[in-house]
Amino acid sequence: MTNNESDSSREWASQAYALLKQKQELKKQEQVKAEELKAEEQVKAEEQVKAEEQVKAEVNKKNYSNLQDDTEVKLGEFDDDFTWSAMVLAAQGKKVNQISIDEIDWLSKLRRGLEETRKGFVSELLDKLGDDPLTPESLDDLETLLIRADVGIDSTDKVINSLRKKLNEEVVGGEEGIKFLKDELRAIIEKPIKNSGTNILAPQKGKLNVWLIVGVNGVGKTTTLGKLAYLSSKSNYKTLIAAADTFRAAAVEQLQVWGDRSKVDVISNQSKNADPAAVVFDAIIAAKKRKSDLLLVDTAGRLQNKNNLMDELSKIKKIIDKKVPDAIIESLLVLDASQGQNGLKQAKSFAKSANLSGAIITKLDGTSRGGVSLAVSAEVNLPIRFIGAGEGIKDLRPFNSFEFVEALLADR
Ligand SMILES: Nc1nc2c(ncn2[C@@H]2O[C@H](COP(=O)(O)OP(=O)(O)OP(=O)(O)O)[C@@H](O)[C@H]2O)c(=O)[nH]1
Ligand SMILES: [Mg+2]
Repeated sequence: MTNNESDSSREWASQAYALLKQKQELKKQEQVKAEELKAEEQVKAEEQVKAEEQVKAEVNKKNYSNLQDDTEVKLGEFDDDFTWSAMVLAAQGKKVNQISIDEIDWLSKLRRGLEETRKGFVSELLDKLGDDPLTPESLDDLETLLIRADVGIDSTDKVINSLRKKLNEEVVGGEEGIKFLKDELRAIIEKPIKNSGTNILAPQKGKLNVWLIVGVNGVGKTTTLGKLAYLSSKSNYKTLIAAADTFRAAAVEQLQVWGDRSKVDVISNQSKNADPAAVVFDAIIAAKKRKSDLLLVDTAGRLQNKNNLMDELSKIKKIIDKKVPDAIIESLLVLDASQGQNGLKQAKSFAKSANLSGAIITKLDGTSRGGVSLAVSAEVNLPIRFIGAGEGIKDLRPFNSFEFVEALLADR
């Protein structure tokens, strides 16, 4: 090769090299691109699978929540009801993150339920008191209003005397008067609860608790028992129902519906004129076998005569004492608030002969006589254990005197 030839060859070679290098670069880029494309496609495919799975999960979740609780309460509007209920919870020391929709819903119901009682009592009271200090005349008005709201003579006297005493000592402004009134009413309701030594009635674990649900006909015994069964099984107490109202036709069927709704078994005897004590006997055997925490006993509200009713209750109690001497028995009198003073009379006559341990006030929704709850506490000395304000399965709650008095005296 001449020098010239070798120069041009070198040139060519370098061009060829450059070309090859370019080609190689191109190929590399194509490979990278292909790989990127492949990766992209893989990501897309994975995303699609994920999306499909998510849709499936949503559908499952919906079906499951439907199955799990068909009574789930929805959050309502952010309105006056919500604000009032939240404030009542806050006043009891609840933190923002401890409030549940169920609690808000219940308090709204309670406040609405007591509206009629409030209308004939508090609204007028607030109008009369206004922002001015209390006077002896406004105390007379208050006295009339309390009696009219079925609070009872004894409790009314107690409240008025305390207020009068306070008024003799100092000037009491309208707002302060209401606060003092709330404290007094709460003290009346709390007294039998404090005396009983049990703040909130709940089944004691490790023993059989038997709650007899008693009261005259139509007050809401069976409905209350259904709501109690729901509340107790929701709170993980092993619960059983005894259908010991064998007097009224269709009582067992009515109870069975509540049993189905709360997923609690009902022990019954379908034969005509079955002995209630025998049903309770069977139910105790079943409760022992299943290691139940709570046996709820529905009883008759009406028999041939009142003595029979009391005899029957004592026969039921004897059976329980004999079969499970260490059972914890509660005899809970159901009272229909709308019956006012009549309900109070019933409570007094039952309390004499039935050895009651507590009261459950029902039908607080839509009555103007919710004040009778105070009379039951003051005059029959019974601790109120639960209150019902509606026909729904969730419309019963353990009694809370603070919430009750706040709802009774809510100013709007
Ligand atoms: N509005 C309202 N109605 C209620 C409430 N509790 C019960 N009731 C209704 O009162 C009626 C009588 O209820 P029951 O539970 O059958 O009463 P009971 O005491 O078992 O009646 P007997 O077995 O006949 O003595 C029914 O229509 C219930 O829906 C309540 O808190 N509010
Ligand atoms: Mg009944």
